Amino acid sequence: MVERLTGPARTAAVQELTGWAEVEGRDAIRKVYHFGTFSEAWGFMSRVALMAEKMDHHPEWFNVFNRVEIVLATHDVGGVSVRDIKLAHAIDAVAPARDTKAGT
Ligand code: H2B
Repeated sequence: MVERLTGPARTAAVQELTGWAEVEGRDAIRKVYHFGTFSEAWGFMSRVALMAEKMDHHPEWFNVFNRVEIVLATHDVGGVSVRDIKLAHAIDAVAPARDTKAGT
């Protein structure tokens, strides 16, 4: 069983990620990815889905055309845990470069 990430460990873990931010009014993290086409967005979602299933940790997500919004939280603990941080890093590893460079 994992624990909810809080305090300085939580802040540091989120800061080490690129483009992930705290969700307002809910204990979760969020990022939006952009693609050239729907096909690229769907390919990305397929890769993420397979990774998520292997990790037994699943994203909440929303897709319109070339945009994919992902929210991560650990329902078992009612907030963000190390499982979300690990999945966020794994997602960024298969994301387009434009969404993994700081400040873009
Ligand atoms: N995904 C997410 N995002 N949060 C969870 O708490 C969670 C999950 N729990 N995927 C997993 C599955 C749990 O239901 C199974 C039984 O391990």
